[in-house]
Amino acid sequence: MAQVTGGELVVRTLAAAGVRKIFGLHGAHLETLFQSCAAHGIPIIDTRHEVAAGHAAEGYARARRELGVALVTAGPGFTNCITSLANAYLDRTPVLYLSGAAALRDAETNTLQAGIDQVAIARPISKWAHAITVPSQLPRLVAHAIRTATAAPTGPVLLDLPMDVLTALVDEDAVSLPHSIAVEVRAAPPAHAIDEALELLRGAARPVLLAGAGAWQSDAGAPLREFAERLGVPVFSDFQAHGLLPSDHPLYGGTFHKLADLASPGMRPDVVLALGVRFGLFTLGASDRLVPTAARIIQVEVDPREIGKLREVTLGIAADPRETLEALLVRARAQRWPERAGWQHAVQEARRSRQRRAAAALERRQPPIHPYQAVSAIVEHLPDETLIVADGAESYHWLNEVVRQRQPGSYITHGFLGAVGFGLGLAIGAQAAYPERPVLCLAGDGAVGFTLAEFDTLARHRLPVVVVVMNNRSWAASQHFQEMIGNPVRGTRLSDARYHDAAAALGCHGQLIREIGELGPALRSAFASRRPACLNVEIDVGPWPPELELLASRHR
Ligand SMILES: Cc1ncc(C[n+]2csc(CCOP(=O)(O)OP(=O)(O)O)c2C)c(N)n1
Repeated sequence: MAQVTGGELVVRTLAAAGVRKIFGLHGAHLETLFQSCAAHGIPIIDTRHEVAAGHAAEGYARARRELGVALVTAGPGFTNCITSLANAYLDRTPVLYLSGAAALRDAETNTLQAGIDQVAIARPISKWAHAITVPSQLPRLVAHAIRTATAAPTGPVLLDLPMDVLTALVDEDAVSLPHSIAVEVRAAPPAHAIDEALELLRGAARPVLLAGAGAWQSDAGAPLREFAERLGVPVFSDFQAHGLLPSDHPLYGGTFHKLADLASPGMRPDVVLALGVRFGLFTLGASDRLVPTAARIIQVEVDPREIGKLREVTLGIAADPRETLEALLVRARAQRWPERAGWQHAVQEARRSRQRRAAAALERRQPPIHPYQAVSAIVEHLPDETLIVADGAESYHWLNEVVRQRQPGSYITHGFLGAVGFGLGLAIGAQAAYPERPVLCLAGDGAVGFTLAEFDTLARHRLPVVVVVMNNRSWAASQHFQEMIGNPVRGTRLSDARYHDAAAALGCHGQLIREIGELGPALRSAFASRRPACLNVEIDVGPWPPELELLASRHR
């Protein structure tokens, strides 16, 4: 009877689940997995730090809306990856983290890379964490982990794999691989809720639809567009749902923060249909600034625990956003809807007036480059279908002012953890998910430093990500916070480091940009070259992005 290793059983199960790429960093504990992945033609994109491997698995999962897999070794490999696990947990990203662990027989022997309870550490920041101790159970439990991660509400899982479980030999005929691993969870809304939601929307004077990450996760783009058009209701989105309605669509109002521009009396939304939205950071907490307290909220969410958690709702629907929109449409198609041209015009006028206010910055002729000039030039010169990963703090706030997209799932940025420094990792995963698509990674100079060695990963794996460093020689969001509360600037300045030279030394194209006129041509040639690049753009640290002004208003 042929025998196979435990590691081989893990990889066979991953292959059966359709896993095509893994992100990881080697350690002896993982050797069987590295060898079996090679034998099965599953590439392991190896990074220079485990946090980047974790973030890359997140980037892959978020771009493709499918499972991402990260492979990290025992002890420090696992601890290095914790920020990614926490990020995926708060964002509900379906990632399977496989961590090596010391052999079971070495328990309590003060052995190498051991002595910490990895499962206990992972448990509060994962949907499920488990150590597999019986080799023959590997296929069943790996399949269980994948189902747990990918069933709504999705989330990360961790499997701890002791070295002797992975190297153990198992009779091939004694174990069977699971046949069906994927399960689809698409809860449908109750019929009465559909009638109530339509009734509320019909009676509204200034209704808005909020499309959250959950709307993207449930692939709600087509029914969202038809529903918005049929009812004539403007749509605002968070970052993951950006592009579900093209940015130039006459009903698109912008990202959630742009709701602040509807502040004057007679302009405030009165009925809000929130689809896959978790109220909190991106809706400015419990504040009234974006979603008025007086507004009646219909919240459609796959996780019932999110409904009414922060904002009182008039109607809560614990269901899948796409299913709900489709059910709404079945009824809405048969009805006549009030004409809303005035309200639509007011929303678009608020958008235009925000752009007019910002446009003064474009007049600047001399360096330093105004950050708004930089992001405007970037957006203007991006190839079609570019997938954007935006890191840093103020950098991405500036980008939010101008970002345009026709395709959903193409704007990957901060989630609830708010960790700066994820950019290169997420971009590795996004580029691996779509090798042919252009990928831009926008980073602050602080953010890019966290995982600078990942330029080597981009070069070795020929991942042609174009990284733009918004170099203001500062942890600008931190520096501006100190200035705002009237404190001296301490510990928040950086140097004018030559990030482009560092990237070049690691095998990428590197270029320093000091004049705004150089940025567009540099971007075009970087994307055309299909080589990874670092454009180090010296920008002015002075101006504050409008979104930061809004967020900062709480501290004043
Ligand atoms: C991992 C992590 N460390 C520290 C912080 C606190 N923090 C929030 S914004 C910020 C500054 C970011 O600076 P940079 O990446 O240069 O972007 P900029 O604001 O200049 O665009 C810091 C340090 C954080 N959010 N995450």
